[in-house]
Amino acid sequence: MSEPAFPEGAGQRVLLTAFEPFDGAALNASWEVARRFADRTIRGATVVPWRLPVVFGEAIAELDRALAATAAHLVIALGEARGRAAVSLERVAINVDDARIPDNAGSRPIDRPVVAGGPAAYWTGLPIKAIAARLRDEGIPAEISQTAGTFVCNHVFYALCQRQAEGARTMRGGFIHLPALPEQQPQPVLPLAVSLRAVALAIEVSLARRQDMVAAGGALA
Ligand code: PCA
Repeated sequence: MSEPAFPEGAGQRVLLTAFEPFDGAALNASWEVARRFADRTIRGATVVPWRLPVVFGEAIAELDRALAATAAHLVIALGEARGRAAVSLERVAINVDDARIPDNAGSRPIDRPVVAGGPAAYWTGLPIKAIAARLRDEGIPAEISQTAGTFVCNHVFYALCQRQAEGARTMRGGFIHLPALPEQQPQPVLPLAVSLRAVALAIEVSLARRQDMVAAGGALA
């Protein structure tokens, strides 16, 4: 697709965070995708990939370094969700760390708030319904996810939303979980090229829209 004459993202910076491998894996699908956006421009906006450690606390400290270094207008945080078959557009970050497995520093918090005294939850700042619709238009499996889990991904997502809610400057952000890559079989997997396209579309839609669209994305229990 050709760039529009007056791109929505002109002069803006998009921070694209992703994670190092965890739980003994050799790679993390989220970083394999994010690192390929280095030096890319989408709709006039510069994309800056940034790798975060899978460590409670340190991941947020690194997110803060990335936010300070880039002064990003849009932040899309990526993570890998083994076992999920579709690109998962996360709706809500919750204020709890409850680790079923140790993080990469061996820490395993249980029922601890991400931010003591913070609200129970924050909504994403991304137009997730519009992103899901755009992905499905291109035949990419996409879903609205009602939970980003309670491990390091949700931890970073919550901190990002808190910075968005309380920050002095305008920044919008949210979280997307990606399925595993084919070399990580056996799992439900999504080819690298498809995840790359999904993330590029998510950035495009997020730059183009201030408001989300109205479309069903709920789930029955
Ligand atoms: N996925 C984990 C942490 C890092 C990642 O890529 C999660 O979903 O919390």
